[in-house]
Amino acid sequence: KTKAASAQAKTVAAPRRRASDDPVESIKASILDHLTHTFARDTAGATPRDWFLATAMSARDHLTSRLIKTQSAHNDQNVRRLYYLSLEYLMGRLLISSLQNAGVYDHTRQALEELGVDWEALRASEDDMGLGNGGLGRLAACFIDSLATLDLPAIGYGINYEFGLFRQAFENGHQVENPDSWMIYGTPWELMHPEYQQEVQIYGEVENVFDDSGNYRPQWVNTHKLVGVPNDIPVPGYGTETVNILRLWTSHATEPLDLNAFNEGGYVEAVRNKATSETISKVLYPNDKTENGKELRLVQQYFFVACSLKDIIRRHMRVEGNGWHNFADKVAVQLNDTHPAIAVAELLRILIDEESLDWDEAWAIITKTFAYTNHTLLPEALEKWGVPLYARVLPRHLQLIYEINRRHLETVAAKWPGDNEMLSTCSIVEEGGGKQLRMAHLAVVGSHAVNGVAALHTELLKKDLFPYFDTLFPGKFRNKTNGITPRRWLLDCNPALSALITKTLGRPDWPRNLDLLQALGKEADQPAFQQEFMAIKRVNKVALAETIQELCGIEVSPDALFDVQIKRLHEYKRQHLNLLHIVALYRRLLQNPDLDMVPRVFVFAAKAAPGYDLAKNIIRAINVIGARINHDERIQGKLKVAFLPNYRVTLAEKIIPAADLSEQISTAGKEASGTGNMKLALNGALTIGTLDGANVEIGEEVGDDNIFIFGMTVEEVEAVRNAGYRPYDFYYADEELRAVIDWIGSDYFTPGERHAFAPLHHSLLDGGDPYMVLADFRSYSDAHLAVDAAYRDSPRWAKMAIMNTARVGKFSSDRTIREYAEDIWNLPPVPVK
Ligand code: NBG
Repeated sequence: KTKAASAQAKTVAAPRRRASDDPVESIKASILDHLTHTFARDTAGATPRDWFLATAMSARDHLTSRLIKTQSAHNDQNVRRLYYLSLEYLMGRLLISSLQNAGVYDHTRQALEELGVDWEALRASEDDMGLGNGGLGRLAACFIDSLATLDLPAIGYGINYEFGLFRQAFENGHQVENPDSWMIYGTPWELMHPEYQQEVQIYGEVENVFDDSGNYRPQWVNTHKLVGVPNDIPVPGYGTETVNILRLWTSHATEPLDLNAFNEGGYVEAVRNKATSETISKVLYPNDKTENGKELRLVQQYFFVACSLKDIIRRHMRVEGNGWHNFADKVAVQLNDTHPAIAVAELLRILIDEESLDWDEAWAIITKTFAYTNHTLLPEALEKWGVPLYARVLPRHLQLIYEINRRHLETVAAKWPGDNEMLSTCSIVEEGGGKQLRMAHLAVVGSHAVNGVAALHTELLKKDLFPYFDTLFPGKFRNKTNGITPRRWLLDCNPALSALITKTLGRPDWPRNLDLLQALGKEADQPAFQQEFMAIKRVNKVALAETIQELCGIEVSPDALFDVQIKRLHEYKRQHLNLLHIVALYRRLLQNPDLDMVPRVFVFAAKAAPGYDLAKNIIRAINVIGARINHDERIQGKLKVAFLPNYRVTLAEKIIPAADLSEQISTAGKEASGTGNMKLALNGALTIGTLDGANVEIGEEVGDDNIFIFGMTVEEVEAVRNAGYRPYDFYYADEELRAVIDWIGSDYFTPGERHAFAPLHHSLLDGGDPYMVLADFRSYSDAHLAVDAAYRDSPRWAKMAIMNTARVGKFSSDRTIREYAEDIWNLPPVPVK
């Protein structure tokens, strides 16, 4: 029962909403109105979820009128727009950010309090919108927040997955995956627009037809039809009137039922056909940085791209009539990784086959329209599609891609005459052992700008991934260092620190101008400010300690150093390096129970791709070894290990404000940017990290004294690899490391179960240790000694933490989006009156 239920045991039928001058009264009336008239509940029987829904609808009312105003402002002025194409949006919960961005958060909190509603229970009843895997999907969510905040006319396009990223549980330390049926009972944020549905085609074959003048006019025939219905989510900016749209497609069958089958008595078959079409938007693929070449994934990509392009064209032509001449002046399309890269061929197909433009005209429009962001250098993440699959699913597109490639290779040949090696390196089609299409090459060739996501990443992109393309297309490659929205990742998730910042700066507008935080640097030496800052950290740690107790049944002390690694589980991110260090500390403590060390709580949260066995073995190892450590009384609680299940945006919002230390320990050259590193630093956690991705730039901003850098640089990694890396050299040279690895390889932690961590053990030694965990171990362990020393000196630590918050304004996604808008999209803001 909610507090409201007990407070107002008597049933109250809400009056129809009446206008009130008092904003709190009018929000109260609106919530009660929705409770009664939208959800048919009375206050006595309302559950926290009912209250959530009524509050969300009341928030939505504020947004929809502004959404309409925004869209008509954009339409009336016929402005240039950005369309962001992304297969993933990791939005999390939307209630608090919607209320904050609509400017009604405080009033709504007060209204609910006066209604006697339990706020915590209410907000806990919102499911995360988990339509993404990790950094890439969360970046898209931060970007659409910044686009709206900066008054940039933009629409995000994606898929309305019925099942988001799986829910993770642990059984005996093993990860188990459960479906994420987040919208099973509907979601209050989506507005369905059947009137904007799009029909697209797929499969079929190409008929070679010649027109009267003998021109080749191929026909794509016998296709299968799909319908995409848009679901719109309002995306309000913070401190502005702009409300943009996130438009997510749901797939439907074209005909509700196949009437022929129905007439022949095949009713069930007819319904099944409908069900097949509807599987397209059923489920998000849970792979982070690996593509498994599955047909349904390709169908998802094409479905969402084809629907989005048709919608973009519809919107343009609505104003411009037959306006291909200025299409590229009004339309900018950003490809979030290669997942939507088929858009290049799809727009070409439309322009040539349907609109009869000639190739050069069509190609000019395409390359002016598209830009592409690369998010990784890992070879296993680079999308390639087998030609036979493509021939079956998208036969006409395959032809067009071949023609794009033929012309592209002419340019290559002109630049490097007679160099066949160069031709095969630059080709969009990979020959040998079954032909494949390289989607990254298609995206580079079809775009006017290609960007990496951190300075180091962009350098490596030019040097290693696309070396000849940078020569072929000078100036096409640029850097856009990632950012995070300070609204969700400070204002909303850390209200106490936000209040302190507002008070200290004497102004509340820092969430729109994060560079203002610089001024906190002046307070970093002040004992009173240090105390306030660290007192907030402690309160956040107490709250996280409660969550750890609740979710893991582990008791931890808020006085310990909270050492946090939260991100997808991946070998390159090296959670196993962290584990080796934990085991080393454990061993040191057993050897010397009086060892003087700052007590530590190691916090992990991570999902592994369901098919990634080694990653799952690492999860199990952390869980099982952690449990042993947690229960060992000999070490007097100096070490605790908590692996929080089901990492997602909502859990991140709880962990990040409570972190002291942020683990960013990827092998140099492997993490394109990282964005968790930015969120943690912004909330006053110090980074222990390698010179990788955006860590490099975080180090530049906060200064060497306020970060713990360790390990090999990209150059050193390369040199060691070229010299022939042998993990056994490090194993034999370092006695402690050897003991730790032997221990993990033994059955000590899993009595009765042999070789439980054999996959992990093997990968570190005989498997060749591909991510050089052993090579970086000693330097990592030394860096942790420096952390320990710094933490003992509380004023010093406080100062360092404050400096982190003060100096990471650069990593606001507003800065990132401004750079995209100026340098890639050429997109001016459009204020909404
Ligand atoms: C990820 C990188 C991260 C980066 C995010 C956002 C992919 C393919 N890449 O380092 O690994 O922060 O993208 O750019 O998911």
